[in-house]
Amino acid sequence: YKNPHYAPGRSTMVHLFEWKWDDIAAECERWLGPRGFGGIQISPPNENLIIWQHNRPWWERYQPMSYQLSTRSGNAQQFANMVRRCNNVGVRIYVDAIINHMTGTWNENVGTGGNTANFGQFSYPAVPYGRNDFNWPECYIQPHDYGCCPERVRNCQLSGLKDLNQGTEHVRRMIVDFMNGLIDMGVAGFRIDAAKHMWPGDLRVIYDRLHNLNTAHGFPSGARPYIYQEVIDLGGEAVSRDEYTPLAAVTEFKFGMELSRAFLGGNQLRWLANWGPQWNLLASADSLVFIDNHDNQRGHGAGGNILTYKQARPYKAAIAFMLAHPYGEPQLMSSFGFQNTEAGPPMDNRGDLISPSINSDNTCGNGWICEHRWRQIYQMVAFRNVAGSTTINDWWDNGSSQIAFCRGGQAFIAFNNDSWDLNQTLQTCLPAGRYCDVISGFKSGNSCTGKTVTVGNDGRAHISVGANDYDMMLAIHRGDQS
Ligand code: LM2
Ligand code: CA
Repeated sequence: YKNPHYAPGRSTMVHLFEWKWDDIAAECERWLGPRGFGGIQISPPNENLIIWQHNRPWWERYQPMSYQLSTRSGNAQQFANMVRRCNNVGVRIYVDAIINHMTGTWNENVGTGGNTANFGQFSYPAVPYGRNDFNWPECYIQPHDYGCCPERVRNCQLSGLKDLNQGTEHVRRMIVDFMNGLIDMGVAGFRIDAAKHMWPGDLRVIYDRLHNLNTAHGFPSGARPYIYQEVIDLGGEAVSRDEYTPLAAVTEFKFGMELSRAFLGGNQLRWLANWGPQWNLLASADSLVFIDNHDNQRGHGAGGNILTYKQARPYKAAIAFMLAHPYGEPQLMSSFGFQNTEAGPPMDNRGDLISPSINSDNTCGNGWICEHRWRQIYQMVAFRNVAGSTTINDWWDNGSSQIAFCRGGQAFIAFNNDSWDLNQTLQTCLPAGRYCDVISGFKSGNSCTGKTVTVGNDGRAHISVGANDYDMMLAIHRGDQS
């Protein structure tokens, strides 16, 4: 369950948060496929409660009403069409699976597929679930429980969301049928929402009943779904990430926290020389990594002081480090703009989502940020593909926050987070030639729109990253020789 099964030569997943299925299909064909992206995490595809009382917040999608594929993102047919079109261009789909709970109690009770529920009775007829399918008697997870009481973390309600009992055969069957339906439609794996709040033993039963990936969609025979379990473990809790790594991959929240700190200047970059398990991060093969996610970019979940698109300069640098470094399976966030932490995605007054528009410079409009279309970010996805399975060599630092390293003989990157210029002749490990910096520009015909780097026969080149340059890094690789 730890292999994302990307198409050959690809890496890097992007979370297209709250995108519509039709728009994702188009994005696969016009952007993600051609640019070498590996996959997409999509928003939960199953029916959720409509919450007008909060003006359709983004978080209504974390309140399931049924497993029918009917949401603001689209219906089952649009979903199937998206998966097929994306797989056709080599881009995999990963589903955010909400299997810990159903909705909270509200005085609205209509779902995005038109189904209703009776919250007082714990009745969700469109699944169907009834009282016996939930943990009972009701209890609510209190902050204190995280320190002491795993059984309360697993069996009580997270934010008042009705807590399913995955120990029962009926619940297991409903969840497995839902997930297998998606696998048969061609998805490559799942984010397991709120995994910390479910028993590892129950999850194992569920995972082991999942189908192999669909060979008609280009997966090798016998391939198991990629599963990354959302466990927020910043240390010191009764439930630990280590209970979940024997099952499948786990989200590593320390990753974005530490890199945010470093690129905000709270830690010198030279300390990143041993980035990885020596920082108390998970083993690389167990680890799904990101700078920000849909929760912590708006102060939900845990972490605090996480870089997002709102602090673009250090954010792009942290992303570049993530993509340049071989540790973990990286995931990019692609956001809609927000001021208010509850605000949902761009929508019209009927509540329908508004599609992103695409500007001539490849960026998005209509309220969508599309970090995955920022040059400094998408060109680092290509960098990672070129670097492939190489390890780090020729680490250099100035004893402070100027660092550089090579990825085999494939790629080279330098960062300057000091308040003075970086001006050094450094070993790039690349064959002699002229290369275009993929951060300050791109290759255009036989020249570069940004900085050009000339590598000599000894592999060395003069590298310059001014303290006041637009971006704090410079990156070159064998795919962009000029
Ligand atoms: C997750 N991971 O474990 C998601 O990443 C996170 O986004 C979800 O919370 C959470 N678990 C449940 O799937 C979000 C949001 C919460 C929101 C829930 C449910 O962060 O604020 O809770 O979705 O929509 C909301 C209200 C809360 C209310 C609850 C129940 O904010 O005040 O609690 O609904 O109705 C009474
Ligand atoms: Ca639970």
